[in-house]
Amino acid sequence: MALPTRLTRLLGIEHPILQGGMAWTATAELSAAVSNAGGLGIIGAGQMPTEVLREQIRLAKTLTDRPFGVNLMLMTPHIADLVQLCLDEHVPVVTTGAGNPGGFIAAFKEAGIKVLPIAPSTALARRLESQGADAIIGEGMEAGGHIGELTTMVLTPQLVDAVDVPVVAAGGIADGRGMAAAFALGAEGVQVGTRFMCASECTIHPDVKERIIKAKDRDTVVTGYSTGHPVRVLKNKLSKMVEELDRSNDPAAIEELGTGRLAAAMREGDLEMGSLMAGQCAAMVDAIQPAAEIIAEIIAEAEDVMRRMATVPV
Ligand code: TUI
Repeated sequence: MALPTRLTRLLGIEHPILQGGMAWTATAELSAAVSNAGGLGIIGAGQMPTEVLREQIRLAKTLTDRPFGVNLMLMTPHIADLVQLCLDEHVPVVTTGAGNPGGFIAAFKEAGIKVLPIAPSTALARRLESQGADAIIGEGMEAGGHIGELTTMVLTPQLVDAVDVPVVAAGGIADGRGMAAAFALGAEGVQVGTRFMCASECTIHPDVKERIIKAKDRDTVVTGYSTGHPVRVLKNKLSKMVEELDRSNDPAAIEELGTGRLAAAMREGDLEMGSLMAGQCAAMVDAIQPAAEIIAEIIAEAEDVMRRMATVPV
């Protein structure tokens, strides 16, 4: 991928690979490693206190000279403070998830910050493009964490048809085959989350990395439909309890049970009662590797697949 594309030019990166901004998981260390390897590292702000995010952004700036991003989770109660912090710190790129960032886009643009919202539907993508989004990240329901309804396979080409800005495909992409498939659907880049959870530089608990490496194809489940914001997680005791509460249609109990569970999983390694947010492609992750190696493998494999496909008769 030596030739610059619209997306790599927009972001000032070498390879069109974004690292998912996963809460409690994508810290400055991981993000800087991805950016140093030519991708776009993204700090997952999640529900971080503003001062913690400030430290993370400043740490990333000491660890890399390259562009990096911050993912803002829009359901966070103090989201306005986190937006202001990104403006004050002149973060190069902001991605957003779990809501509509329309009201914040103009301020980011004025500050010269690139904005890439995650959109689970064409209607929202169109609206965000008209409000100034620089690109759209289309995340299919193969992804881990909070998900929309559509798969990457059907969402990506519809987004490509719906907007003129570049589309980044996310959800279910862990290797060069997935990247080549995303390109075939018209995406100009990919966002990879779960595979980067097993990067050497990712600071999550080692037991979670091991659990991902052991995961098989049907080891994730979507829970929390009754709350209105379903999440994909690796199956465990907590996911079974939440499924039970979904069946009895008790969203308040799910919210209460869920409090602090993502941190318990990712930081303390609570494999049974932690929320093990991970995508379906957990089953495709089979090693802990440096971020640079992950990126080099994905790029080399995508190039190989695309070269071979160029000679396939249809
Ligand atoms: O945001 C994510 N993934 C996440 S956020 C998260 S933290 C969390 N914890 C518990 C419950 C909920 C969240 C864990 N994983 N991915 C991006 C994403 N964005 N997926 C879906 C959406 C989305 C949904 C609705 C984006 C926009 C949207 O707009 C609705 C509207 O208001 O128009």
